[in-house]
Formats: sequence, C-alpha cells, structure tokens
Amino acid sequence: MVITSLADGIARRVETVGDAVSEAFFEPVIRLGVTGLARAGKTVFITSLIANLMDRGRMPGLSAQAQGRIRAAFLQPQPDDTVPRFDFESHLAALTGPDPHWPESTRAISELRLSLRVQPAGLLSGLSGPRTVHLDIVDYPGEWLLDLALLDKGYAEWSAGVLDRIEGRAEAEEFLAKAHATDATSPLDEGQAQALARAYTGYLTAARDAGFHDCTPGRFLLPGDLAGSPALTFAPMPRAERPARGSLWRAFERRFDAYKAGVVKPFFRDHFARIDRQVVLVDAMGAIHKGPQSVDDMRRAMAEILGAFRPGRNALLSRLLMGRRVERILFAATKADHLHHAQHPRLTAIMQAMLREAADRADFAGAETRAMSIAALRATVEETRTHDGRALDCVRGRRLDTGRQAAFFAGDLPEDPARLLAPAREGAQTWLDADYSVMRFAPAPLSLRPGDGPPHIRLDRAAEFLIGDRL
Ligand SMILES: Nc1nc2c(ncn2[C@@H]2O[C@H](COP(=O)(O)OP(=O)(O)OP(=O)(O)O)[C@@H](O)[C@H]2O)c(=O)[nH]1
Ligand SMILES: [Mg+2]
Repeated sequence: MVITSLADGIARRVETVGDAVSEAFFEPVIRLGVTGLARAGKTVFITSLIANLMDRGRMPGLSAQAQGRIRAAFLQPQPDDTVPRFDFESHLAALTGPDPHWPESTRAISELRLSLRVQPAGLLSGLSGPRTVHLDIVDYPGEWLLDLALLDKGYAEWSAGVLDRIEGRAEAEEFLAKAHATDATSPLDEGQAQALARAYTGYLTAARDAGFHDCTPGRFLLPGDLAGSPALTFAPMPRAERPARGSLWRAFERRFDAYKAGVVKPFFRDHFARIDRQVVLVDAMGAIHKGPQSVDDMRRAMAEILGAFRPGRNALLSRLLMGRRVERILFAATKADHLHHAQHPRLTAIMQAMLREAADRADFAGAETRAMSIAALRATVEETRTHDGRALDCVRGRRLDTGRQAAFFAGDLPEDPARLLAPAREGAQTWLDADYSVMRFAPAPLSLRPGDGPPHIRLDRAAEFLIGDRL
C-alpha cells in the first residue's frame, strides 16, 4: 500500500517533470496576471480579451494576428486544480446577451487557460508548422498585492503607520475613537477584539468606497472562507508599553503574524511568483472625479504595486522568485470610452506621469513598463455637440440608472498632467479650475459580425505589449 502509493507518487512526479520539460520546449506557457483594485474593470477586461483572442476581427494591433499567424484559439482546462476557473461563459453572456449587463463583482482569484495555435515568425517560420502557446490568465484582487508591504513590517510598526495615515479621515472616526479608548495592555477579551476588528473593517470598507487605495490588510475586505477566523480578527492599536503575555496587544501581534504567514505568503508563493506578464487596471477617471486626494492615493498605490515587482524587494520574495521576474507590466487606465478620443492622449499622459513618479518612488528598475488608456468593452459612441457656441466632444450611451440614451462630457483633462498631479501631491482638497464627472453606461446591445469580438478601445495594443513578442 505504502509502496504502491509511493511509487505512484514518483511516477507522477516524473510525468509532471516530463510535461514541464516538453511544455518548455514545444508548448510555451505565458502566465498573465490581471489585477486592479475593486471595480477597476478586471472581469470585463479578461472576458473581452479572451473573446477578442478567439474572434480576432478587431485585433489588428496584435502583430501575430496582422501577419495572419494565429491559426486557432481555444479554451482548455486550466492547469491549477485548486484555483477556481474564471467563469468566462457567464461573464460573456452577461456582456453580449440580448439584455446586456455588467458582470457581477468577483472578488477572489480565478484562472483560465487559452491556447493559441501560432505559426512561428522569423528564423523558424519556414522550418516548422504551427505550435501551441498557452496563455494562463490569472485574475486576482489588487488589494492582495498591497499586502506585500506587510511582510517587511512587525505589528507595532504597521499599527503606527496606519494610525498615523488615517488620523483625520472622516471614515476612520468611529474606529479611532474605539482604538484610543481601549487599553491594549489589558487581558485579551475576545468580544472586544472582535468589536475592534469589525470597526476597523468598517473603516476599510468606507475608505475604499471613498476612493482610498491604502486599505490593508486586503483580506479584511475580501475575506472569502477566512471570514471570522483569528487571522482576520485584529486591528491596528496605539503603541502599548510593555504589554504582558495574554494581553490584547500580544494577541493582535500574534494574529498579525498569522495573517502574514497563513494568508500573505501563500498568495505570493502560489500565484504571484509564477507570473510572467502583468496588467494593472486603474479606474483613473473615477479617481480624478473623486478629487485630488484620491489621485494622490492612487499614485501611492501604483508605487506600492510597482514595488511588489521590484527584484530583491523582499527576502521572502527573492527566495520564491529564484531569479525569475515579471518581464512586462502594463498600467492601463480603463473605461476610456467615457472620454472622446480627442482626450485619450491626455488620459494616457496622466497615467504615464503617474507611472514615472511611482517608478521613481519605488526605485524601480525591473520589468519593462508601459501606460495606456483602454476600454475593454466600448459602451459609447462619440458625438460633438454645440454648447454655449462652443463645440463639445461628448460620448453617448445608455445610462445604467435610467436606461435612457444620454450624451456626456466628463470634463476637460489638462494637456499637462502636472496640473492634476501637483495639487494632488500638495494635498489640495478640490480641483481649483476644473470639474470632472463620471456616468455609468450600460453595455450596448451588439450585433457582431462573424469573426468579430466585442468592441473595445486599444485592447489589441494592450495584448501586443503583454504577449505579442511571445507569439
Ligand atoms: N464604460 C465602460 N465601463 C466599464 C468597462 N469596464 C468596466 N466597466 C465598469 O466598471 C465596472 C466594474 O468592472 P469589473 O470588470 O466587474 O471590475 P472588477 O475589477 O472585476 O471588479 P471586482 O470584481 O468588483 O473587483 C463594471 O460594472 C462597469 O460598470 C469598460 O470598458 N467600459
Ligand atoms: Mg471582477
């Protein structure tokens, strides 16, 4: 019994090694990570990317497609048995069905494998037939990346940093009052611990909804099956002098360490460490609409995310990566269909400036990075209207709230990104000389020609940057 299962285990291992070797030589695998904070547009991006890779009529910017080298694309069972499958079919049905609507919020990791039959280019082109390239797409919440910063910190340092940052935020008032009224050196009272964790989670939820990005620990917002476990029942506390064993402080300290060991590390080991290419989706127009604080906070989150990809950033991570690293990172402003195309270069310039600042801040010299503005699913058409004798470049679509057609002007983005980024950095409360709004549009009913995927803006360019060189 023992022997057979042992032998079985060895045989299987040999088999998987064999698989890995043959895959590496003949069937390359690209692991594409897709992340972004809540509602950034991850699910819509992946759904539209897959649909447009299967029906490639709208992908002229992907060079392998333009050269006619992609022969076929098909979905396969994903390679990781313990990760939920990205529910492509349901999401696509939601977006392109007879009553189109946006997919449900997802909030957990999922994965899908798309395989492409591609005729090699260059030297090999004449010598061999088409080969298979596997694209493993992994969707995971951006909040989990921000947790990387916790690995370098102890509970005391993390607490002090958080309390310092959130002091004065209206969303934090209730939690801060509770934390300051609690003596963390007193013996642990589980009810009190839970009340503090609840208040802190309440703060995180409100902060996220208000547009703040620095919402750690990320799993407090997306607990999944960990909800209620001790590793998620702690909160930052004001420094306690000489806390005794059995005190609230010591319990929180232990739980903080358990969170790092049991939640943060496994994510980086099992998922993050295996990614080759990464796209970070950012709802930049949403942040601009919310105001300077939200923009500055977004810039900081971008720096932190970029920091996670910095080689040698963290001892644990270096060990996990063993010299491997993410080769390309795309920061994409999503939902660009809210703006007339005349303004897209400005949105891209803002993303670029933010990326440059983030890279400086994170002291980043690793992967190749790029900034773009895209719409994974275009829900509007363009229209120029006259307003007060001035031509106004608008977009038109079906409003999500009323279902009516409406023309919309989001505001004039400045030519010079510094006009937004400087006041954001200097802590301005509102934009002085401009006003930005957002409107939610419903996806438009589609009648797709055979061979065409859903309409998008620059999704083909995004795909070219992310995977084009490997096809
Ligand atoms: N107009 C427009 N809206 C979009 C686009 N992509 C996403 N949205 C809007 O953004 C919302 C969120 O998109 P999702 O793809 O669900 O975002 P997510 O990042 O997966 O969100 P969570 O799963 O909640 O983290 C959608 O419900 C749409 O309202 C786009 O290309 N165009
Ligand atoms: Mg989602």
